[in-house]
Amino acid sequence: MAKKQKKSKAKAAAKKSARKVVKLSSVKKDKSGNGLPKMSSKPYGRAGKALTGVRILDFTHVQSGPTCTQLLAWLGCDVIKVERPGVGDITRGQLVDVKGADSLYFTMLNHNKRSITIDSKHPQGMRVLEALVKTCDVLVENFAPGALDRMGLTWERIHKLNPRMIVASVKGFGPGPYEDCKVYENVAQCAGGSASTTGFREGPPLVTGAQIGDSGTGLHLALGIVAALYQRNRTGRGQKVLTAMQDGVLNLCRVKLRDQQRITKGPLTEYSQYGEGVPFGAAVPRAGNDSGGGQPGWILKCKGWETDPDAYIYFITQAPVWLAICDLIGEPTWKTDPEYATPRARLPKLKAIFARIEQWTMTKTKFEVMDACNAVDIPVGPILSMKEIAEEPSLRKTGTVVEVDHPTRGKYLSVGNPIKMSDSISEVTRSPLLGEHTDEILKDVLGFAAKDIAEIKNSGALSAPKKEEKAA
Ligand code: CAO
Repeated sequence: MAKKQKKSKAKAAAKKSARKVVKLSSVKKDKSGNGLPKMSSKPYGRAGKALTGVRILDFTHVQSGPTCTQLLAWLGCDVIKVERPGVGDITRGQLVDVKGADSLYFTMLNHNKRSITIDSKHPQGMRVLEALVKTCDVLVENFAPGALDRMGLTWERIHKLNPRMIVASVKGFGPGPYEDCKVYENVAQCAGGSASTTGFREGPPLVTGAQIGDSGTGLHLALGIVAALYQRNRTGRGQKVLTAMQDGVLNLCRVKLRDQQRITKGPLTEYSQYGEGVPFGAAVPRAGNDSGGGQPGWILKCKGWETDPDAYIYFITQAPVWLAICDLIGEPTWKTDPEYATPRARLPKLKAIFARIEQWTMTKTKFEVMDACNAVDIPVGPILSMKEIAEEPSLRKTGTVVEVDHPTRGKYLSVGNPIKMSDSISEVTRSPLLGEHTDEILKDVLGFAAKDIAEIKNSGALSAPKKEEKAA
């Protein structure tokens, strides 16, 4: 009898947790007949979060996938991160700065998540995974091609267990000759057109510091997932969402594919190599610090550049503010001189013009240049070091840079949610310890009875294999 009661209690708990998923049919509709729910009377920011009620089976690791699920967590999803027992996400132990604590690499990509350890290749592990598939809305993964299938979690199997599930994947390449390749950030930057178009013409291709291959692709995937969730509200069924890192990078290099087509029609006049009389080849060249748009720009030295590697400013000679630029740098005659007065006349002389502007910027700090230029609407960008960004009070105020406390590493800085919403406000909570939420997920989310939990745990499916004792 007691056993039966326990079982039904566990079932009720599972049902209750399943009910947490918002059922649109149960939401009161607005009387106006526009199909939208009745407007909430709660104050803004107190009506839950944008994605409250959505549960994610987070099978991601390293950077691309975790970026995606971290964003989803900030938007309100319950993100359950599945990790290999004993090891976890490999980044927990990469670039370690505090001995014995999860690395910043891991903590900064896994905020607001819960962690459960499961050996997916153990039958009892698969039992837990299948239970998760049944209760979650989205499975997100970025394993090497074929790894999920090899675990037995094919799309067909997942879809059979839960036809409403959205299965979202990051892969290095889409279908084609490279679809089976493993891919990291810089491989994607190279294959997506970023490296060939970054750097100086005379130098080799360059990768960028911004993680456009990993974090950029994670961002794309998050948008795909949100769209699939929205479509599911209409169709009731899940779908596969795939973002290839090559595609994600290429999407961010869109303007370079634009230039690839323009180059067949004539020289790219806004590239400084045009003004320098250097002929173009068959492919888009590296453009140094040229601006990618129609307004010429360059990075210029500021006061202190001899000792400070970041004493520079990006200066844009935007056509509508040319007169203000001439006044500011002390070249008032350039306002009317036909050699300088029009953007077309300036194009072949950009190098010399920027050299003259630099004479002026070198007399001021980058912040003084910024103040002087902003006062007359000239767009400029100070080159901010990571130290300056970490210490910038306005970024702390908006929560873009946040201080997070962690039980084993103490306080550290992180980048908070860059998406600010007035009715879905993110708080950044620390990343989970390895397997920290295993018990609560088995019990409260999946509704396993104590007997089942004991059986699963004793099978070794959730724990690291015991180290063999050495013979004395
Ligand atoms: N229990 C048991 N096995 C597990 C497990 C778990 N909880 N989690 C993972 N594994 C297994 C996988 O099943 C796989 O086993 P098989 O090769 O036998 O099928 C194995 O761990 C390794 O997975 P992997 O191949 O994905 O990992 P890797 O370190 O060798 O490769 C990476 C890493 C990133 C190159 C690869 O995952 C990849 O190309 N991913 C797609 C692209 C991507 O996201 N790249 C960006 C990464 S961020 O820089």
